[in-house]
Amino acid sequence: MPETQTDGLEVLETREWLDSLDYVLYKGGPDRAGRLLQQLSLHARRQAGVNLPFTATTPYQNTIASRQQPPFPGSQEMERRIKSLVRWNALAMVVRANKMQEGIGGHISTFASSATLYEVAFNHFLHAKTESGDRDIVYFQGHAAPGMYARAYLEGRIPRQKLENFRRELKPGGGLSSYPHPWLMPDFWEFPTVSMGLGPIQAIYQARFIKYLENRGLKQATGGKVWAFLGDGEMDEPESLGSITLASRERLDNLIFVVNCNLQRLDGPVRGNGKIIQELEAIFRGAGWNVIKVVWGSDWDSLITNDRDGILVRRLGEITDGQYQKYFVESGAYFRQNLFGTDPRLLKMVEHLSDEQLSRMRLGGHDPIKVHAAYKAAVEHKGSPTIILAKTIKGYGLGEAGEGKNITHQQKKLNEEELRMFRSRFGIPIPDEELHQAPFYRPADDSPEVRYLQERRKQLGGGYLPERKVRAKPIQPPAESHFEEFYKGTDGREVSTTMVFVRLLSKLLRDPEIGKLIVPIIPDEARTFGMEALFRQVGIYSSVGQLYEPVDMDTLLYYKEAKDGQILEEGITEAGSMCSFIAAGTAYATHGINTIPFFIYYSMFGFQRIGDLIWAAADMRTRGFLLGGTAGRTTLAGEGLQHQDGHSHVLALSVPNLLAYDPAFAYEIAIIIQDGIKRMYVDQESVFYYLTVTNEPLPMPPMPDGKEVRDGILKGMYRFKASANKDAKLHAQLFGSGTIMYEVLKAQQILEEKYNVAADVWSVTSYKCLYRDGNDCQRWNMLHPGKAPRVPYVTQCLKSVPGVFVAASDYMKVLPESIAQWLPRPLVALGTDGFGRSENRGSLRDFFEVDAKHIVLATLNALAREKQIEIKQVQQAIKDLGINPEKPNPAIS
Ligand SMILES: Cc1ncc(C[n+]2csc(CCOP(=O)(O)OP(=O)(O)O)c2C)c(N)n1
Ligand SMILES: [Mg+2]
Repeated sequence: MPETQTDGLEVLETREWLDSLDYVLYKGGPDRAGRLLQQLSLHARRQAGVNLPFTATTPYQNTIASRQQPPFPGSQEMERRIKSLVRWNALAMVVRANKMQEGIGGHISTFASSATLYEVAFNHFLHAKTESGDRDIVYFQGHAAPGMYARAYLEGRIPRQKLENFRRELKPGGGLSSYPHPWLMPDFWEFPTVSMGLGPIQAIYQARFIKYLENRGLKQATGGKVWAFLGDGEMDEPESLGSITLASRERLDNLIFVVNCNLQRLDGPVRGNGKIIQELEAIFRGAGWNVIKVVWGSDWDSLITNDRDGILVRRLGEITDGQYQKYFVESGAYFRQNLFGTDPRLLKMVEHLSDEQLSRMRLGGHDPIKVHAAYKAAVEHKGSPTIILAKTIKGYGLGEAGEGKNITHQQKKLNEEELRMFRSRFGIPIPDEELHQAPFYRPADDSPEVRYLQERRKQLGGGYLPERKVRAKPIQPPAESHFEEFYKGTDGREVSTTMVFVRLLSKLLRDPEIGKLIVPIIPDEARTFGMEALFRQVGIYSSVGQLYEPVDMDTLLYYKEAKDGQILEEGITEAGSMCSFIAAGTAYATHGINTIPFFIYYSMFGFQRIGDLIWAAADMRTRGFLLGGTAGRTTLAGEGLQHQDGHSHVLALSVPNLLAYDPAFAYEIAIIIQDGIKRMYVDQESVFYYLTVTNEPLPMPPMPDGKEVRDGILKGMYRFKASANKDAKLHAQLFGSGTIMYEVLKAQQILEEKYNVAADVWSVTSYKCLYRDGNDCQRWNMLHPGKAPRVPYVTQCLKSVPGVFVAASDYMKVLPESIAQWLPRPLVALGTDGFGRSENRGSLRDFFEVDAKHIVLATLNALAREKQIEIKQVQQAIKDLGINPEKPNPAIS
């Protein structure tokens, strides 16, 4: 080791060994040398117990040595010019936008640091389409969006006018969204990545989903790659790292992460006191990834090659990222003194370089040759995913305006002098007098730059990235016969709505047309939901099949893993499952395959745990069904506070293109799913579905007759059961949803029998649909005074029915209250606000005041308020019903 090289003898000895190794390298190549080193290490351990200290990292240098680099296959000069133009337009876009509209924001320095990483990829690696029909799938770093727009501008895909309207999407003619949003730019962006961490985890599951499609024969294996361009700060998100072992376990050699290690995040250094590249290397090597470090540019080659004793690389490894960042902003003299000044031998190595030359020594991530070598190695690598860790400078090229400075992430304004420096550094032909406007610059279509760029794209198979296209054709609706049995009811037999769903799913899986397109996704809860029969029916997907004899092989429903298995049994990861849902639910666009995902999970661990992924799914126009299982605050008995969900439907209100249903009966589920498949896969609407299903066994009634029932189920409500008592003077309209519907039905009976109140029962399948429709009408009416007003569907249902309105559900009161404004009279809402409890259903419904007796009490109170009955009667009812008025308020206890 260098520390002990105090005397000349040891130095000599080390030299001899190194020379011998060089000879082996020369004669036998790197593989032979590697085997020899392993043998040496084994030998030393056996003979004398020499244990090499464990290290997860390699020295702080490039993984690919300079002599292993392939030649650069293009014109470096031309590519530099193109890159400079992209750089300029990306910067101009942000600067202009902020000149025109103070505070509109945008980011310059992220793309400034990653321009080379993208340009090399665009010119040499990224296929928008290939002859084989495959292509590369790319997750672009959200904050680098200006760079992607700037390139599309040079490619002639985005007009100048749109560039002018960066971050001004509401301007006439439209603008460009701040970040990748397929919802807003459905022909351009495919994947929203700007919520950090969602890009990397989605890329992993996308790469796995591609293998799934290939192994199941739904897609030809043609070698496209999934690329994810990521920030080094972003790697701190749990989602970034949480699924990386899935990628190596599944041997996803179709996956490449490119981490732009500019050592900075928003506020300051990512690892001021450490080294992010080394830290990530250790993590990813430990997880079984192929790690390629691109630390130093070609300027460093001769220094590192001549560093025979390794003192330079050792010194480079001692310096913290915070200090490296300091070098970016300091002079060459400081750099020499601080880095090399610790050892006279180091100083000697750089004595031939001027301070100026030293300060311009390029980093690996800014050197196309190094980046190209890394990409080529990544693309050719087999057997595991690859991560490229490329060292760059944040705000590269901005000079005094922010290069390497802590403020650089937020920099969006450059003064004239700063613009001049940038312009001159990158050789943009814009005269001084125009500089203050930061004008866009695009050379003519027949300029050498544009011709070169277009030719490179053609060489890669044509087409551009990013680009989003709907590639799948609509499907035929599945046969009515799958759904019919559910209309009949169960004749008193008790089944849960989860069982109903599972039965329907297994029927759909047998459909000759759409069966193979269905993707059941489960995060280790199949047995909870009674889905184990599907294990055998369609198998659990495993890229290697089943390499063991399952312990339950002799049972009918054994745990069957198969290469063409259909179920994605994800293990305990709702986030990962959601990413599979997104990959499957966007395959109609990404891969031209209409896969139909059904993701079933504990409803509590959906919206509140992975709500941001659900939001991204919405942005991406994902199709499919989310099934919130074991739903309802009082229906999931026993499980308590952390499991009992009484608010996912409230959270579901927030997702614009999500339809949310809380069905009570089997036929409602059948109708909703049938219509969902039609809307999403036949009519190609950009919506997706959330259905809550519960585990309480209940008798399923037959579907009442009438078209208005089917329509009502889909629109959000319909009259399920009118009162049989035609003579009563007192009336009520009761709304029930989910399993609480059965409490409402009990209340209807009590009200009729004991209190002579004729109550109609409405099944409210979706407060969200009613709320949407109500607002839509109200808005239209506000904007069109004097025109015949539109009447919300809920008002149409209820405007002429008699009596008081009482709603009860297993969700928060705010859910029914959201539609109260469109009712002709006040609504009383019962719901499950508060923390759950470990208890049985009866006690829970008593505690949350959503059981039949509380529904009766609420109805009587409403009647008393309307002066239709006496207060005394209500007081008496409290006694008769056995309600304790002093019980604690569940909302806050
Ligand atoms: C989930 C999430 N949290 C916070 C942010 C706000 N944010 C935007 S950029 C940024 C810093 C990014 O740093 P890094 O990942 O290193 O990217 P760089 O710009 O340096 O390439 C932060 C914190 C975000 N976009 N997403
Ligand atoms: Mg960074």
